[in-house]
Amino acid sequence: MLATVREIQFPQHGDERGKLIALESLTELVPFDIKRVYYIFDTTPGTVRGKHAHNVLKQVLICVSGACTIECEMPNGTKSEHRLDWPDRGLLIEGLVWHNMKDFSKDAVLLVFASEHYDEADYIRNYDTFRRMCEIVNDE
Ligand code: T46
Repeated sequence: MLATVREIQFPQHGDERGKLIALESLTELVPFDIKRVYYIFDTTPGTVRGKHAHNVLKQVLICVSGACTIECEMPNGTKSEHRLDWPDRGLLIEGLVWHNMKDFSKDAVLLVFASEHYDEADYIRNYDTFRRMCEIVNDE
């Protein structure tokens, strides 16, 4: 079962008018076909979102305004934190990665490109279940 976390630096097209970033499906920057886009904004101060993993979903997260932190836990237990605080930075999360989103700035807009349509059955929302699935993956 797939589990990947990778920070991505997007190339910018900039000139005296400002900056532009272009992202396309099935490229090194977005290595899947984008089937869904959603965004998180107007978050409650101090809130922690996420608290789940996915079975198959692949996503690229970009904080296009403001900042937030993504906490990740891999099947082998390795934990990492990724501060997204500029629109040229993305985080690729694929598959079985427990992730939380926290420390949102007031103006944060977290944009997410997803490889699949919304499917609640793809979510693992129970941490113990996640760890049990990780044990199977780690034994493979
Ligand atoms: C993820 C992180 C980064 C929909 O109806 N359609 C959608 O496409 C999404 C993403 C959510 N929803 C509904 C399901 C819930 O009733 O919106 C509500 C809030 O979703 P959730 O509590 O899952 O939101 P987050 O911020 O905890 O997680 C979201 C994504 O759901 C998740 O896939 O990886 O952002």
